[in-house]
Amino acid sequence: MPTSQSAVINHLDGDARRDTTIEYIETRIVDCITTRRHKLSNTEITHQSFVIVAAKLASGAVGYGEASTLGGPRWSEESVEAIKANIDTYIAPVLVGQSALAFEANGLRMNKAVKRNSSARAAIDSALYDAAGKALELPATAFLGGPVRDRIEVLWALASGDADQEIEEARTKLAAREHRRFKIKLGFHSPADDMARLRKIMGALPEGTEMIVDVNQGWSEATAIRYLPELADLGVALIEQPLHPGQLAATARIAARSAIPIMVDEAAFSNPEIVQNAVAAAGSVYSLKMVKSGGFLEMRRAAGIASAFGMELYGGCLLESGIGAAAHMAVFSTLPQLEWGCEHFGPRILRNDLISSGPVFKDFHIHMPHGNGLGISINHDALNDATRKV
Ligand code: MUC
Ligand code: MG
Repeated sequence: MPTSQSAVINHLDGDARRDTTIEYIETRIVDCITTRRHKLSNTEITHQSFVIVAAKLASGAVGYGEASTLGGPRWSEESVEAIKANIDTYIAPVLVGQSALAFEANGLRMNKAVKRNSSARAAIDSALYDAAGKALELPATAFLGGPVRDRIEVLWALASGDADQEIEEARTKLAAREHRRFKIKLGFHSPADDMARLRKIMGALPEGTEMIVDVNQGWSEATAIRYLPELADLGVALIEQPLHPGQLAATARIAARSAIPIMVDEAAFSNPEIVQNAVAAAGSVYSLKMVKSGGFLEMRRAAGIASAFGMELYGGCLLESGIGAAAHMAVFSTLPQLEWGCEHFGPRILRNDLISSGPVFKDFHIHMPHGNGLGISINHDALNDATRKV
């Protein structure tokens, strides 16, 4: 651990209002009902479960972060129960007493305390950026080089599996000027049925409506080869994670024959995995997510590595509430490149979001919030209502 660490704390602690020493880190599990069933090839949900982290600094500032999961430990290996236990038992104790401003050193401490646990680490990181920003009256982006954009185009995911409902939903989003790009989840019907569903939806939406498909590992190489021409014929813009993460050579063969770019999602959590996918030519777009990177600086590094290998960047999500969405926005807004915009529709698919103010959805974009830290106000009633009683 860097020996200059104490200097980072000391230079501010002459002023108690700006004392960034971490006093405590608290966690709670919340369950938020979604507005409709959301299906993926390997799971489906009617509620979203998060661990909400609150970090209190000596200044009195309290910052928030969120660890998202999808259908329990199915999308990734972390469950909310494990995240809470690992934060409470192993991660929080190594951070209490440190300065929230020691972002890199705190990341190293967390990495030493636990293996992977990326959603857990990212949630704490978010709470510390939020708290440090509030203590010093700065937006979290100020710690990340500052923003280069104030809004990001945001798509909506169609995932009920019922084409008529999905057409209706997409039309509603278009009419409200909330979303004009869509991502459709494939892989839970037979490939032929999924293609018929996709063709019906695209035929019913205005010409030129952008559609990407996310197969969530649901296809084989042979299935992908069979349906690539039809996807190209339909004008699909991007194919996300068609095969299992380990099938790098097969994914590279698909990418080589596909007229549509392939996006790497579950296949690359860590930076070495991003490099492996890039070197294998298994995709030309990378989906950035806190659940994969494990923190703000880590996500910036992931973006830099993917870009250096020539991959374009997409702002991915795991159906976060406004808390997790704001954390992603803080990082996304500071990236030199974000060619594909983002998909942080999560706050809109929750019946009750956990914030009362923050990122604003308007004119097909998410507009960055103004304010210190993450720029959000917690809706404490919604948070308390959603908190799991143990
Ligand atoms: C994923 O695989 O991208 C994010 C949006 C969505 O609909 O599912 C998630 C996970
Ligand atoms: Mg995906």
